[in-house]
Amino acid sequence: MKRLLSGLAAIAFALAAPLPAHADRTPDDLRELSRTLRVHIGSAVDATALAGEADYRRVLNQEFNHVTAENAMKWETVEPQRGAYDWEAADAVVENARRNRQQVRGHTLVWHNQLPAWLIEGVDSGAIDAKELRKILRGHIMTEVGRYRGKIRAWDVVNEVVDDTGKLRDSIWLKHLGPGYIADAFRWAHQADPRAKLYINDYNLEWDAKKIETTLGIVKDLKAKRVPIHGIGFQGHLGIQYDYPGDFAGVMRRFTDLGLEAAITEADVRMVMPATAEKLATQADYYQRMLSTCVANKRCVEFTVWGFTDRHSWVPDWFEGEGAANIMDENLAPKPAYDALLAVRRK
Ligand code: 9MR
Repeated sequence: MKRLLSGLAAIAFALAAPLPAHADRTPDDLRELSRTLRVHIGSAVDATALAGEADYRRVLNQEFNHVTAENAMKWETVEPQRGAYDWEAADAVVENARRNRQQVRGHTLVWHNQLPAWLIEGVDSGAIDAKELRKILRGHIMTEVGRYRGKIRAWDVVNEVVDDTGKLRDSIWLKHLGPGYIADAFRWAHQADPRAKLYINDYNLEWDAKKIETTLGIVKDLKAKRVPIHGIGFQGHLGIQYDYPGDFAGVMRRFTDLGLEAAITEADVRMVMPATAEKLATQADYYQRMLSTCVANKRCVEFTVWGFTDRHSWVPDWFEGEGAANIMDENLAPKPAYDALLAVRRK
């Protein structure tokens, strides 16, 4: 009884007292932020760094509860010679994720880049005809999705299938299989892992009107045909030299209104070098707005950065004179963008 009374007194006190300071204290790290926001927070993983750099591994596993293999699951990596598979890097990413309670985004099944040479040469030379190509694509999807069945939360089934003019991209897939390859890819992936969430993923989809309309059309068409598509992936590759895509939230809403879940799948914010305090502050603001856009939409379930450290980034190799796109510097010290993410709250 005494215990009950003191328990009641404690509750009464708690109700009367002002909110303790820690109720809105800043989360210690991105994992804690992810719990408070109820949004998965992920990073792309560089499989070579994961294997070779202890500090990289430590920070990755400390901060993130979701991961995407940056290159390790791409076709040229997993099947460099026809029929000769190499799952070493992909397995390592998935196994590290399991040990560290991270969910996994599979990236990517159907793309026009990073295809193995044997496939491109076979198609170009005519040695692989359309019928065989379709069989090869089906085999690739069934094999890879099947291998990781139950271990992948979401797959980027088709990646970048709309070009910069808003047309279906003129890839070997469209050229030889026709537009039906998109529906086929989703159906095959679903067959191989019925519980994985299946996404269409693209860049510039945050703002590019033509790409948005075409992609909405694809989604509506797939849904009308009852093709298993579950998610829309916004890559989120931004640069501070461009305006922030001010209507991103509205664009995301148009897709989630169709019943899709959404994810920001490859966020980074590049800048013209050198980095200055002012540029880093702008970058922080862009990152914060991207995460806030996800948090504000009930169907947005994942915010993933395309690498977390400037030590490993695709940006300097692809955009001359640009870099510093990530939330930590080369020594893994948090940049203003990291703190800006930690400050995001659910409204
Ligand atoms: O970050 C990836 C880089 O290491 C590769 O060289 C490049 C090859 O195309 O792909 C990069 O990742 C891309 C991702 O798979 C799809 N969206 C765009 C990403 C940046 O190019």
